[in-house]
Amino acid sequence: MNALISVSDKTGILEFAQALHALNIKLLSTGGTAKLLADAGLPVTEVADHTGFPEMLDGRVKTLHPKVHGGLLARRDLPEHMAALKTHGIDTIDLLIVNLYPFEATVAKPGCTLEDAIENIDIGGPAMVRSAAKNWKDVGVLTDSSQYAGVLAELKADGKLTDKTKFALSVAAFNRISQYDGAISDYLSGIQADGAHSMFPAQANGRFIKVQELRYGENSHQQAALYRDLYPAPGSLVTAKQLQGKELSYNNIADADAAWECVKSFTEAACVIVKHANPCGVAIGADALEAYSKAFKTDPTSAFGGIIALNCTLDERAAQQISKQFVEVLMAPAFTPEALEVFKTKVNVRILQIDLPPGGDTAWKQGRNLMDVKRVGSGLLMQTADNHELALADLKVVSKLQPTPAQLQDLLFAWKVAKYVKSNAIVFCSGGMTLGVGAGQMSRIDSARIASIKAANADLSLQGSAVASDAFFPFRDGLDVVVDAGATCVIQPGGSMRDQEVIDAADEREVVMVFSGVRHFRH
Ligand code: 93A
Repeated sequence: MNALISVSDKTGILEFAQALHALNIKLLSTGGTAKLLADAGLPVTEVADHTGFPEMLDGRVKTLHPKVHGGLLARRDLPEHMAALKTHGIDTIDLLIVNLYPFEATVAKPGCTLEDAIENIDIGGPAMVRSAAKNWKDVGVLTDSSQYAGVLAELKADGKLTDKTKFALSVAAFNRISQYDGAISDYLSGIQADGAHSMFPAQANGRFIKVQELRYGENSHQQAALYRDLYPAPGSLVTAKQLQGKELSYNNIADADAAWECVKSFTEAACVIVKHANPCGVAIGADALEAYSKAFKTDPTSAFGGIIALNCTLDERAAQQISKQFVEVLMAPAFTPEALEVFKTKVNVRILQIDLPPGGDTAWKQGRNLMDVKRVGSGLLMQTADNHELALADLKVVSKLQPTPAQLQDLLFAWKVAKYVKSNAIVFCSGGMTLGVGAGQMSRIDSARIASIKAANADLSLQGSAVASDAFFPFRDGLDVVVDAGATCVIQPGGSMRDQEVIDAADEREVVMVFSGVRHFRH
């Protein structure tokens, strides 16, 4: 049996080659790999000696030779193929061990030039991998050092690989090539016309990498896995480091993402508690403790078993307070050692450290998704993500009554939260905290009623509160419900046929009404 070894990442290769040699497998290898093996005393033939053709063009042409590809591609079951090998003096190659020039790692380095990137596009490696993977019945192809042990065990036991193993190796090889070509295509797609290149293309061509398989999906009879973008935005959930706790579930990840996206939209210290993809408490404060305590007050009942995200360092005092409630996932950009100590005994609590995005002029630097994707029957709905942020100057006061500066702050806060609440969303707020959240109802008026019921359940008064509605009030009845509940200022997009009727109602009820001019449906 002949094995060709050509690896850039030389992890574990010497031990593997030694084991192959011990099994009487002949070793063929390219320059750098051959030297490593020969230096360790292994008998190895350089591919250049095997083909009779020297490596040339700075190594760009090493293995692109019929003696290599013929040896990989010949079907052992076809006499014509075997006769052709004989005619041309070609030996079969039965095992191929290749890992590619480190293109992904090269372009991930800051300051990588186009020239560096191009030189790290492997040509001969993928060509051999494809040849071997196509001819999987006759050739075992290894593209990752994690495969060495399993293959070795099988060779030791049976002297050959089973069809099942060879097929699995072939599939893994094609997956690797597809991922590699995807990285090259994404990188080059990001090069701008003026020659400047951004490491991160505007469109990642929808390529995803599997992070981990999950125990199950939304329900236990569903299977699931987490995938991430090839180049995840800094500060996004998939960049999280889990510091302790049970494995994250599918629902944990979905809820954690909702909480994290919301909390990182605040510049002040903020806390967001999420249940079933909706915030059930959001607040800003002087520090983590204040933000958390206020957020918890919104809806202590729903906060039980919640997903909690903070955008500031979690210190011991806040940790002590949070540890009094049942928490599924706790996220923050940083934790003091004392805060982590508090949760040491609560081994099930999943603690995630996530860096905040660096911030800057692009959505990517702000840690935002560029695209939003939703699965529909045999298709995808794609849209640019809802990254709209409302500034004070965008607000249009439409009521006779003018808002106070404090009311404007409350309105902007309520609007920010409403963006992260499933439609129809009604959010009552005051003093930098939510007082009642009505989410996901088919009728806006029901969301309004639910939000005020929730405030009452938590013993919170809505008198003098600000309220946000994620979409316009189609009739005055929704407005009447929130004003009856105690709201004195209202923010909504405007744009209804009956805007005038709703504005007149605001004036009649002597409340402030401002239009945001944008809608934040979230389904
Ligand atoms: O420059 S290449 O695209 N041309 C080739 O013919 C070729 N053959 C193998 N790169 C080629 N390789 C790659 O060289 C392999 O994929 C592997 O990553 C690397 C191993 O080189 P060395 O053994 O000299 O360290």
